[in-house]
Amino acid sequence: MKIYLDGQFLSQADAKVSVFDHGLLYGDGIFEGIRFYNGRVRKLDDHMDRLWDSAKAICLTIPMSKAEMKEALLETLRQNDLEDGYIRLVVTRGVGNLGLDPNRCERASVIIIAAKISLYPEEHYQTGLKIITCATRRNSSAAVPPAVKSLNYLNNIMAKIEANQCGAAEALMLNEQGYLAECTADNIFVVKRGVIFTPPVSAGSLPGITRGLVFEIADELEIPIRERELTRYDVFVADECFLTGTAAEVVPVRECDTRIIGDGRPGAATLRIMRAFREKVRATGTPFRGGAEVEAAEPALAGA
Ligand code: PXG
Repeated sequence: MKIYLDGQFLSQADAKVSVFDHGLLYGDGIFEGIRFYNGRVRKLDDHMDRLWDSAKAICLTIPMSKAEMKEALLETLRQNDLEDGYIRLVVTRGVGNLGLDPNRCERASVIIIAAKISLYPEEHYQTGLKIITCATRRNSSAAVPPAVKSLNYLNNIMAKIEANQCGAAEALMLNEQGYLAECTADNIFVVKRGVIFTPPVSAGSLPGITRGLVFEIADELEIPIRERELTRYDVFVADECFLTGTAAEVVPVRECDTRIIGDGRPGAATLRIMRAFREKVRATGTPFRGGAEVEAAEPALAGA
């Protein structure tokens, strides 16, 4: 495995950061989780845009341009023998001293790791997940904005611990007003009478790249999709519910807080979205070993 670290490609044993890096000392930094399928990176520009937005929000200067970052990422993939997998792109505030002032950090550090991905077992996609609502609320927008994909995930980790303690796969996090925000690493959607609903980003969710893909796919399939404030009640009485994330992709939810969703099986809209998602990600994206950039699937030939 070759890891990109500040301009160098290093083995796992050599890819090390300082104990004075503020990413470690304070969680001061940002990241992206990116998927590649079939030799193509999924929604690379969207990930770059979100990374740069996160950086701007926390006043972090990324020490390279978007074009340079994309090239570093594609080169990391070329240095590793993988066609499908997961990329972790991290930008830390860099090396400072033991005070939290970021002015002491001269230069941000950039880390790019490409790896195989361990997904939920296939069974979860067929039967759906059990989730619970947790007591830990999603970060307030008045603190670190939840739209920033920061290295500070302790709040979400506390929520995940609650899920683990309940034997649930995921924890549904509410915002301070009690409306749905998202799960610990996934956005949430419900389907009611043929319409898909998801909380707006302003409710405290991350603007998920997979979430964005679901909007594209729903439009293509002509399934109505809307952003709306949602409560736990909306989940309990939904016909269908599913989660989306880079790691999880599109995964059905079977049960929330002991209420069985719909008839307890992945619903028709969920299955259509899941199928279209799997087709789309294999056929689109930025190739890293040559080939044309494809951002929309080729239209199917009539009669083909
Ligand atoms: N909400 C939160 C809080 C997230 O961290 C998502 C939603 C889904 O966004 P994307 O862009 O992935 O569709 C995330 C994504 C991990 C891991 O290691 C976490 C994420 C992505 C990949 C891996 O648990 N977070």
